[in-house]
Amino acid sequence: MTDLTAPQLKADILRHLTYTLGKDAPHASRYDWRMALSFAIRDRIVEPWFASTRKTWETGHKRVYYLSMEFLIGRLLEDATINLGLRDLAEAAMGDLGQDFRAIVEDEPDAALGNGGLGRLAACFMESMATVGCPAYGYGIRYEHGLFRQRFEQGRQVEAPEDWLTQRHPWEFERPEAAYTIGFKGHLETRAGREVWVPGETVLAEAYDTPVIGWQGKWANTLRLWSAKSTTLFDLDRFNRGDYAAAAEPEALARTLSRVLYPDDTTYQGKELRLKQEFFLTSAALQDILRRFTAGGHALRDLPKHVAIQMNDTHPAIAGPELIRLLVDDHGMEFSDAMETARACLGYTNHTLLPEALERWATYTFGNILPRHMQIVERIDGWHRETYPSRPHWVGIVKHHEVRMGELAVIMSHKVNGVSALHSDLVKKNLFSELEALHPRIVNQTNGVTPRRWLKMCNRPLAGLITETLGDGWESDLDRLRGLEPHVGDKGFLKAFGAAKRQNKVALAGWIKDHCGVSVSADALFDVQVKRVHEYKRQLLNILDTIARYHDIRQNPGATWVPRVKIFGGKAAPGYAVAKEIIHLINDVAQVVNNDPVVGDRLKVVYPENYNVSLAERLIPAADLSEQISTAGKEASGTGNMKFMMNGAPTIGTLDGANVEILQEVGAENFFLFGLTAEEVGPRRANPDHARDAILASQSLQDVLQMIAEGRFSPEDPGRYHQLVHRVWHHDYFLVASDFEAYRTAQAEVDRAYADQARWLKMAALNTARSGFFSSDRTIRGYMKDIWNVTSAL
Ligand code: CR6
Repeated sequence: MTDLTAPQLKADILRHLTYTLGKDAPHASRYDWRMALSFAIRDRIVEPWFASTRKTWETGHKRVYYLSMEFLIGRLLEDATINLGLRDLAEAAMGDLGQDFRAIVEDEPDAALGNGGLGRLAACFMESMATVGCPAYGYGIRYEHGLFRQRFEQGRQVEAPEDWLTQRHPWEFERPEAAYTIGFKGHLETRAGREVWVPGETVLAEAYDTPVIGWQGKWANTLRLWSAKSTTLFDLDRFNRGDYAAAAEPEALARTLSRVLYPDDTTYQGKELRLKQEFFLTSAALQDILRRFTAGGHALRDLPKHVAIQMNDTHPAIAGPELIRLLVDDHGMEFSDAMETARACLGYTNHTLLPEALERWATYTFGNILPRHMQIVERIDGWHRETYPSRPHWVGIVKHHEVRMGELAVIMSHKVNGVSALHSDLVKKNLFSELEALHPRIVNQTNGVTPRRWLKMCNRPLAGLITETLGDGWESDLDRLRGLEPHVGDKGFLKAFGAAKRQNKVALAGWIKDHCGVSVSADALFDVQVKRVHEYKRQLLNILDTIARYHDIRQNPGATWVPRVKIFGGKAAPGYAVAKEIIHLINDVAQVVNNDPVVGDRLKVVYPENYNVSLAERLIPAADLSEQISTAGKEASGTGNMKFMMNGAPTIGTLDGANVEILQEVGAENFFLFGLTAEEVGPRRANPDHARDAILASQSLQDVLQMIAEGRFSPEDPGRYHQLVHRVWHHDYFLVASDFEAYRTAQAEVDRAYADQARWLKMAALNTARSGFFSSDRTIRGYMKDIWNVTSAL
């Protein structure tokens, strides 16, 4: 930790304002002040960063390389001040300079280089690796445009490009000296009995480094993001001939590689550009790893002793063949040795069972873009067939003219992991059962989230209460939250717990008023479902239940109602029409419900635009209830569920993903469980009348579907949701109808529990107290021990 004083920090800020930004204080904008503060804080990261790198070199410590197409970082300024122990000092210094710290913090655009859980997990992992002192590099792509910005126009989602890099990004260091050539296409030649790949196109991958500082500044790692540049210079000849557009063409073409993040997390499109992006990241990372490793003077066969490479989903699964290519073609290793070396280094994390998400490339596309890799993949497949002669004929990497990246990743890894106990089990039993039988290697590492960002930073009232109650140190030893349990019987503590939650709710209510134009009461139950919009996550189930509640309130407004605010947040992939229709419906329902005088404060529906990391930091601390209602067997883990739990919001949920472990930790009396289990889902679906049966058995669901079909929420276009209603009746793959009544019953139980505030607060506090297991520090220690075989360097 640094022993910086307020006057020193102030002097640093003013120095950067003057000499880095060239601004005089009276003329400085909020942006200038933010930059000056960010640079002053970054200065404090550089030394621990150098010290960590030096120590890793000197001790020859093993390093972890985390390859991920997504890092959903969010804002960095406040997070950095928290980990350096400078947050309050920074606030005071800015105050002295006449600046509002909160406003400065919120001026920072989110680095949204990811879609959802997978990308945010990678960001939490980076922070936890730095906290526990695991020497590591994260490798990703420096997308010019992160995930699109979402707006609603008459309730419909409209996408606009995101442009975080139009402003200066103060956390990164450009490294023009660290650049690698990445090849595509071309042909193969045999020279001196060896295959030589002659690429037809090349681009340059240039590194940008962002230091990632751990808790209390004890260790820092590097997030290295690659940006694509042209290998051919600006075409001066063409420029001189007046052909300006053509002169800039090589640069423009190259840059498309790192231009934009694909906005789909659960389906792949099989697009050439995506495969190119994946290879771009992977090849640059592996070349960098080998360069660093050989600079250390080691023999390449010793790579696994010093290097662990983790593939975050199949996106970087080309790492297997690419590592073999580099070892064999560039370094002259024998194929079998290269296989052994590569497999001992590589690990693969599977994040989904959804078949549409498991990447497969047409051999035509794959072979065209990566001809040498196609050869190597076939060689790997042949090797695998010979090594495991009992392999069933339908198993393997290349099948039906497709390269299956899941199988490739499994075969090339020494360990494969799922992301929750249930998910890992299903990966073993269903997804890769044949491969697992041939060579067992699947393990579980239940996801986690960093408690620094997701409790300490985003929920100051609660974090303050925890520190008051337990003292310091819980932030890096989250199991200590168990120490809160003895206090949940104490009225004073519960009152303080309730006051912290209320403070967050009041703040959120103000924000909702300003940003959504809806007045909500902080006394209402804040019921929150925030995540990507997808049929399997069943936002539809939630809005159908909301309509049922609306209907009941209108039937009987005089009854005692527990007031609710239904809060939704999340984006739909731009090409996912059904998900967009659900968003439209939610917004249409909100219009009707929020303007119905009969309903008043008993029910409100809000759907703020553009859900992102920063909005999550605002919503989650203010939530009373966490909606985790996916069709069982579909959500690999979830990580939002963990954040809600930590922030004292009990879950209403199915037995899916990490919900299973949350239930186990918190106890059934503190969790609102409902719905079919993963085992029941299959048999239920096998009944062709499952939806019809469920609808006919529920008067409430019939009423709800009738209201939608009649156009009650779309009076200007009564037929708008005919298709949606038709799908519930006839194509209800995600079993919304089948789980509807159970969900309603669980929601009624929520009302009863909330009406008894003493009971509710106890539940909420126990959720926080028992959330220690879900720290990503625990997850990272698991990877270090079970997969990476690396120790802490602290
Ligand atoms: N969409 C899973 O669906 C999991 C995260 C992180 C997901 C989600 O349940 O928590 O990964 N999968 O492990 C993919 O992105 C492929 C996700 O975020």
